[in-house]
Amino acid sequence: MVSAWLMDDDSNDQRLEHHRNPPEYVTLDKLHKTVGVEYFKINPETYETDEELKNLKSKRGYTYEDEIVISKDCLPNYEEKLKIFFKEHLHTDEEIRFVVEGSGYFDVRDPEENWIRIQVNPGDLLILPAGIYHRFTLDTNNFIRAKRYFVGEPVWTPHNRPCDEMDCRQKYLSRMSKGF
Ligand code: KMT
Ligand code: NI
Repeated sequence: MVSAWLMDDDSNDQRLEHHRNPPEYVTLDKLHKTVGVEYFKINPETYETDEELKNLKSKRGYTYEDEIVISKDCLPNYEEKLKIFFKEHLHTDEEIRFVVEGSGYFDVRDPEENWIRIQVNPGDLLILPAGIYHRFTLDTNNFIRAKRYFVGEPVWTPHNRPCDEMDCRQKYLSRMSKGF
Protein backbone atom coordinates (compact mmCIF):
# COMPACT_ATOMS: atom_id res chain seq x y z
CA MET A 1 0.00 0.00 0.00
CA VAL A 2 1.25 3.46 -0.83
CA SER A 3 1.97 5.73 2.09
CA ALA A 4 3.01 9.40 2.17
CA TRP A 5 4.42 11.69 4.84
CA LEU A 6 6.11 15.04 5.39
CA MET A 7 9.87 14.72 5.49
CA ASP A 8 12.20 15.91 8.21
CA ASP A 9 15.01 18.25 7.19
CA ASP A 10 17.83 15.86 7.98
CA SER A 11 20.16 15.61 4.99
CA ASN A 12 21.70 12.22 5.80
CA ASP A 13 21.11 9.06 3.70
CA GLN A 14 18.37 9.77 1.13
CA ARG A 15 17.34 6.09 1.18
CA LEU A 16 16.05 6.30 4.77
CA GLU A 17 12.41 7.13 5.56
CA HIS A 18 13.01 10.64 6.92
CA HIS A 19 9.85 10.76 9.02
CA ARG A 20 9.23 13.76 11.21
CA ASN A 21 9.03 13.22 14.93
CA PRO A 22 6.17 12.49 15.51
CA PRO A 23 5.34 11.27 11.97
CA GLU A 24 3.00 13.47 9.88
CA TYR A 25 1.17 11.42 7.26
CA VAL A 26 -0.46 12.82 4.13
CA THR A 27 -3.60 11.14 2.77
CA LEU A 28 -4.08 10.24 -0.91
CA ASP A 29 -7.00 12.64 -1.02
CA LYS A 30 -4.84 15.48 0.27
CA LEU A 31 -2.07 14.55 -2.17
CA HIS A 32 -4.51 14.94 -5.02
CA LYS A 33 -6.10 18.17 -3.84
CA THR A 34 -2.93 20.01 -2.79
CA VAL A 35 -0.29 18.88 -5.30
CA GLY A 36 -2.29 17.12 -8.04
CA VAL A 37 -0.69 13.68 -7.63
CA GLU A 38 -2.99 10.83 -8.63
CA TYR A 39 -2.84 7.25 -7.39
CA PHE A 40 -4.20 3.91 -8.62
CA LYS A 41 -3.85 0.43 -7.14
CA ILE A 42 -3.40 -2.37 -9.70
CA ASN A 43 -2.62 -6.03 -9.05
CA PRO A 44 1.08 -6.37 -10.04
CA GLU A 45 0.63 -10.10 -10.77
CA THR A 46 -2.07 -9.59 -13.38
CA TYR A 47 -1.51 -6.04 -14.63
CA GLU A 48 -0.97 -7.19 -18.23
CA THR A 49 -4.64 -8.13 -18.49
CA ASP A 50 -6.03 -5.69 -15.93
CA GLU A 51 -9.17 -3.93 -17.19
CA GLU A 52 -8.77 -0.87 -14.97
CA LEU A 53 -5.22 -0.30 -16.25
CA LYS A 54 -6.38 -0.84 -19.81
CA ASN A 55 -9.14 1.73 -19.37
CA LEU A 56 -6.79 4.19 -17.68
CA LYS A 57 -4.33 3.91 -20.58
CA SER A 58 -7.00 4.51 -23.19
CA LYS A 59 -8.76 7.27 -21.24
CA ARG A 60 -5.53 9.22 -20.72
CA GLY A 61 -4.05 8.41 -24.11
CA TYR A 62 -0.98 6.51 -22.95
CA THR A 63 0.21 5.13 -26.27
CA TYR A 64 3.81 4.41 -25.23
CA GLU A 65 5.07 2.07 -22.52
CA ASP A 66 8.35 0.56 -21.42
CA GLU A 67 10.00 -0.64 -18.25
CA ILE A 68 12.81 0.74 -16.12
CA VAL A 69 14.83 -1.40 -13.72
CA ILE A 70 16.92 0.51 -11.25
CA SER A 71 19.61 -1.59 -9.62
CA LYS A 72 23.39 -1.58 -9.63
CA ASP A 73 23.51 -4.50 -12.06
CA CYS A 74 20.72 -3.52 -14.45
CA LEU A 75 20.96 0.22 -14.96
CA PRO A 76 23.91 1.58 -16.96
CA ASN A 77 25.56 4.55 -15.19
CA TYR A 78 23.63 3.63 -12.04
CA GLU A 79 25.29 6.08 -9.63
CA GLU A 80 25.07 8.97 -12.06
CA LYS A 81 21.41 8.25 -12.89
CA LEU A 82 20.50 8.11 -9.20
CA LYS A 83 22.01 11.56 -8.72
CA ILE A 84 19.99 12.92 -11.64
CA PHE A 85 16.77 11.33 -10.33
CA PHE A 86 17.33 12.89 -6.89
CA LYS A 87 17.92 16.44 -8.13
CA GLU A 88 14.78 18.53 -7.75
CA HIS A 89 13.25 18.86 -11.22
CA LEU A 90 10.09 18.98 -13.31
CA HIS A 91 8.96 17.67 -16.69
CA THR A 92 6.81 19.16 -19.44
CA ASP A 93 4.60 16.03 -19.26
CA GLU A 94 3.13 13.76 -16.61
CA GLU A 95 5.49 11.24 -14.98
CA ILE A 96 3.58 7.96 -14.80
CA ARG A 97 5.13 5.03 -12.96
CA PHE A 98 3.63 1.64 -12.09
CA VAL A 99 5.72 -0.38 -9.66
CA VAL A 100 5.90 -4.07 -10.55
CA GLU A 101 8.69 -5.11 -8.19
CA GLY A 102 10.79 -3.47 -5.51
CA SER A 103 10.18 -0.10 -3.89
CA GLY A 104 11.33 3.50 -3.65
CA TYR A 105 10.35 7.06 -2.80
CA PHE A 106 8.97 9.86 -4.96
CA ASP A 107 9.33 13.18 -3.17
CA VAL A 108 7.09 16.05 -4.23
CA ARG A 109 7.00 19.69 -3.09
CA ASP A 110 3.87 20.91 -1.37
CA PRO A 111 2.66 24.56 -1.56
CA GLU A 112 4.57 25.40 1.66
CA GLU A 113 7.82 24.04 0.18
CA ASN A 114 7.80 20.94 2.37
CA TRP A 115 8.85 17.66 0.80
CA ILE A 116 6.13 15.00 0.80
CA ARG A 117 7.72 11.56 0.60
CA ILE A 118 5.58 9.00 -1.26
CA GLN A 119 6.60 5.41 -0.62
CA VAL A 120 5.79 3.10 -3.53
CA ASN A 121 5.54 -0.69 -3.54
CA PRO A 122 4.38 -3.30 -6.09
CA GLY A 123 0.88 -2.43 -7.33
CA ASP A 124 1.24 1.33 -6.88
CA LEU A 125 0.60 3.48 -9.95
CA LEU A 126 1.49 7.11 -9.48
CA ILE A 127 0.86 10.03 -11.81
CA LEU A 128 2.90 13.15 -11.12
CA PRO A 129 1.43 16.09 -13.04
CA ALA A 130 3.44 18.10 -15.57
CA GLY A 131 5.22 21.01 -13.90
CA ILE A 132 5.44 19.58 -10.35
CA TYR A 133 8.84 19.84 -8.63
CA HIS A 134 9.87 16.34 -7.56
CA ARG A 135 12.69 13.80 -7.23
CA PHE A 136 13.12 10.03 -6.86
CA THR A 137 15.30 7.78 -4.75
CA LEU A 138 15.62 4.10 -4.12
CA ASP A 139 15.13 2.99 -0.52
CA THR A 140 17.45 0.69 1.40
CA ASN A 141 16.35 -2.31 -0.72
CA ASN A 142 18.18 -0.74 -3.67
CA PHE A 143 15.84 -2.13 -6.30
CA ILE A 144 12.77 -1.13 -8.26
CA ARG A 145 11.17 -2.32 -11.49
CA ALA A 146 8.53 0.01 -12.89
CA LYS A 147 6.47 0.46 -16.02
CA ARG A 148 6.59 3.91 -17.60
CA TYR A 149 3.70 5.24 -19.69
CA PHE A 150 3.55 8.26 -21.97
CA VAL A 151 1.27 10.10 -24.37
CA GLY A 152 3.05 9.89 -27.74
CA GLU A 153 6.84 9.88 -28.10
CA PRO A 154 8.40 9.88 -24.63
CA VAL A 155 10.38 12.87 -23.36
CA TRP A 156 12.14 12.13 -20.08
CA THR A 157 14.14 15.38 -19.91
CA PRO A 158 14.40 16.72 -16.35
CA HIS A 159 14.39 20.51 -15.96
CA ASN A 160 16.17 21.27 -12.74
CA ARG A 161 14.80 23.83 -10.35
CA PRO A 162 14.60 26.79 -10.76
CA CYS A 163 12.57 26.84 -13.97
CA ASP A 164 9.48 28.73 -12.82
CA GLU A 165 9.16 30.58 -16.12
CA MET A 166 8.30 27.41 -18.02
CA ASP A 167 4.82 27.19 -19.43
CA CYS A 168 4.14 23.79 -17.81
CA ARG A 169 5.10 25.24 -14.41
CA GLN A 170 2.79 28.21 -14.79
CA LYS A 171 -0.05 25.92 -15.87
CA TYR A 172 0.64 23.64 -12.90
CA LEU A 173 0.48 26.60 -10.47
CA SER A 174 -2.76 27.73 -12.02
CA ARG A 175 -4.29 24.25 -11.64
CA MET A 176 -3.00 24.13 -8.07
CA SER A 177 -4.72 27.43 -7.21
CA LYS A 178 -8.02 25.82 -8.29
CA GLY A 179 -7.44 22.66 -6.20
CA PHE A 180 -6.92 20.46 -9.29
C1 KMT B 1 12.43 9.47 -13.03
O1 KMT B 1 12.08 10.04 -14.08
O2 KMT B 1 12.65 10.10 -11.99
C2 KMT B 1 12.55 8.02 -13.05
O3 KMT B 1 12.27 7.44 -14.05
C3 KMT B 1 13.04 7.31 -11.87
C4 KMT B 1 11.98 6.70 -11.12
S1 KMT B 1 11.16 5.39 -11.93
C5 KMT B 1 10.91 4.22 -10.69
NI1 NI C 1 11.10 13.14 -12.86
